[in-house]
Amino acid sequence: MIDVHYWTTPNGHKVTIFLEETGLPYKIVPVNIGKGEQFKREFLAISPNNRIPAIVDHDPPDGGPRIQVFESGAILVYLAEKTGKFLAEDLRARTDAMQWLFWQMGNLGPMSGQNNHFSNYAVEKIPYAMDRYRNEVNRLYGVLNRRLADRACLAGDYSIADMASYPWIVPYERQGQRIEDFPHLKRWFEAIRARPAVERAYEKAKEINPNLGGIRTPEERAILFGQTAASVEAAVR
Ligand SMILES: N[C@@H](CCC(=O)N[C@@H](CS)C(=O)NCC(=O)O)C(=O)O
Repeated sequence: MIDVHYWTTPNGHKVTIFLEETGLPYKIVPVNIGKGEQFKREFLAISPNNRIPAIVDHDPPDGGPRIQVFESGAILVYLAEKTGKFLAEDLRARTDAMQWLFWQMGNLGPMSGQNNHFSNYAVEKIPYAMDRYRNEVNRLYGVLNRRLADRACLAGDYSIADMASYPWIVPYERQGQRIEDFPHLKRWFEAIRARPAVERAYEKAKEINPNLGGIRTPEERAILFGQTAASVEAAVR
């Protein structure tokens, strides 16, 4: 059994998509990040960056003691290696999938996060910041669109690279993007959206948090947007 320390956000969805695709047994441990549960001592012991997702595998493939993993990219690689699924063994195909996975982790995820912050959450509307990140996300959607012009998936067969990027395209409207401007990306997006495992992952998210979509209260905003090193120090002390 795998414990998934999870909340209903794009980085969380990556892991439930993988688990639904493979049928590995798992248990969701909700970490409501709007309520500050990412600062609980038990969670920080698994995820020192106070971010979801994280997993605990009680039955690791080497037969040893439980393994804890944080960072969604590391989790996807761990699970792919554990199951032998969605990450090719062949050197070239594997390297291709890994570079697109790292591309998501270093680009699409962080830039979309900042874009969402400045366009949708920041009280003070700063045109420079809003334009900067909306344009950067637009550029990244263009990178994906070009990559997908002559192939069905980002790297060979459907893989953890696709699972990592897909949840960041789901909120394209909130990201200020027009999916119609990216026809190859749109085709890929619709194909992944129609996968039963992906549908199940998003259904699960709705069960856990029917209020998918947003941080609204001042308390939630203070928890999520006012963090410094001292916030974590206070939690672990
Ligand atoms: N690079 C990390 C990013 C994780 C991340 O940013 N998680 C967000 C939700 S999508 C979170 O836990 N936020 C809680 C907080 O900001 O305190 C990963 O991919 O796992």
